[in-house]
Amino acid sequence: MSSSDKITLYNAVICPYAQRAHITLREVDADFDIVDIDLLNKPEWYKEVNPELKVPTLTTEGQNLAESLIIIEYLNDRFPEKNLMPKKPLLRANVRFAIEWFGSKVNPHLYKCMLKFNDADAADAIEDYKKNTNAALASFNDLLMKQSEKGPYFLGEDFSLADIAIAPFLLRIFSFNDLFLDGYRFEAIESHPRLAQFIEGISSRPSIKDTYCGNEKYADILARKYNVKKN
Ligand SMILES: N[C@@H](CCC(=O)N[C@@H](CS)C(=O)NCC(=O)O)C(=O)O
Repeated sequence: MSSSDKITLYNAVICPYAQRAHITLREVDADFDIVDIDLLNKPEWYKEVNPELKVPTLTTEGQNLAESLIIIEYLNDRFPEKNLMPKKPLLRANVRFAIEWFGSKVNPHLYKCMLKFNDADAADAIEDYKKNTNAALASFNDLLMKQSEKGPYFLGEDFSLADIAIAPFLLRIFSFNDLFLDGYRFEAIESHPRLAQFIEGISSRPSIKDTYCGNEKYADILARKYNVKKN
């Protein structure tokens, strides 16, 4: 990569999708700049970068690239020597399946709960969140076991785009539990060592840990953007 070809990430630390791009840039050792976009007060010029006004966007090779999964696949294609995707077609399909599975089966429960957090029926929404996330995480353990009985990562020893795409959402789920549910812990994690090892593996990976905004910033933006506050 030549120096004139520096990559720019338009980021927002609160955003799990943007964190996917940030983690991947770190993992491939790319030379990149970060521009933080305040999602509550987006600059006028940002519509030229991303007409949908979303983060992440990656400016690279003279083009603006949107959509986190496209961005992380692009970075893997651009830096293939970092091996963030397996070579075997079926394993590649499994990585993509895990990303899609987690996105549709686990992630929605937190967002549903957050939207109802200040409503009169919040207690029901919290119970649903706990029950549904526990069940989904237990099923995710089955997927992990099917892929590899040993961790720590989705593929086993090899870190991949599956870990990158899933981790930002898990970290935010744990922050939500810490901040709003008195540190509630899912039974699914207590009772499934493979899942617990996966969580330990991704949470301690420097590219993931260092790019996470942390509980305090997460609480601040949830309060300002979604009015989610502890009573
Ligand atoms: N499908 C997109 C989703 C990106 C997305 O929804 N980003 C949110 C922040 S987490 C955003 O920029 N929303 C616009 C806003 O908050 O105004 C991706 O994977 O990159």
